[in-house]
Amino acid sequence: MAATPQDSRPILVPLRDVPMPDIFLDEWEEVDGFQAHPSDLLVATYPKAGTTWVQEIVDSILHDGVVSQCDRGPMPNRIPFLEFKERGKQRPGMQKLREMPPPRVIKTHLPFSLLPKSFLEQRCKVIYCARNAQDVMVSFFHFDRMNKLQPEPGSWAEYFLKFITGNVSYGPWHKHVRGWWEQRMHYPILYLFYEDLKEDLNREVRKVMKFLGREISNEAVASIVKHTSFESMKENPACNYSNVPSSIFDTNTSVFMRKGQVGDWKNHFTIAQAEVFDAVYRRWMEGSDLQFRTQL
Ligand code: PPS
Repeated sequence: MAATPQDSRPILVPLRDVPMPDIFLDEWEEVDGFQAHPSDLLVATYPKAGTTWVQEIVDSILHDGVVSQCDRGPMPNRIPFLEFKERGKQRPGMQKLREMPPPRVIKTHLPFSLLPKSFLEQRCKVIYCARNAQDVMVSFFHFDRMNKLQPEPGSWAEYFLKFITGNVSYGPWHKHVRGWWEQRMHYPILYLFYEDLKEDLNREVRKVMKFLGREISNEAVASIVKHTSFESMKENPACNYSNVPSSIFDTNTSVFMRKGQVGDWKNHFTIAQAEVFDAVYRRWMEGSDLQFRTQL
């Protein structure tokens, strides 16, 4: 069999029924066997649900609102991405985690079913952030267009079909958001919504502070809110991924901090797609009390 060229895009391969980029799966036992410390905090999300936003909020809170301390390095150096891997390279997140003394903050997109068991055994706190499926789909489409470490998305019409059939990295959106929602009763999980962050960031920052057991002055909370606004983060090289080489993120196609809105899906979905999506969505969410807002 011909060797895979170093710069070819990944393909999806199932890992216990969850489609994953093949490059992430090399030496998976390293991820599966990861030893969490009870003081570790996990930021877990389906891709494009507001991960980076929550990471920056958490990092600001853990530095008591002294937001200049969040400029100490790009996001993946401050909050390593557990399962991320490039072809033929070591896992950078895993390498960083080995060097970082706990308490650590760790990013993952893994569904609950694939989470390394030690996070649960150690009863690590988890902040899960969910975003409505339609806006996730649009954000993921643009991300996959520009990110060479994701499978080719194809046209919007093609991507729409891939997304509603769960044929995207990390599998179907509904299994992810429902899986974590159901577990919040059993583990220390704070379940946030992107739409709530957009609606009232001050309120949501305070929710995270409470969950982390942190008290911060009103002034410092105000500076966190300012620091983590879309406008600030878009211009901030420590969290806008502008340092990623163009061989990976083709920023002529799209950018990481793209629009940051609730309801952008309306600019993409045709009427026919909206109808198909509604029918699929009803099946996806049957029997669940988990609800999303698709506009504010
Ligand atoms: S990733 O690659 O999965 O980690 O991406 P993730 O960080 O989860 O999601 C990226 C989307 O979140 C938006 N974003 C924000 N929106 C509002 N306010 C703030 N501060 C913010 N930070 C990131 C980002 O723009 C992506 O959404 P879209 O819709 O593509 O703009």
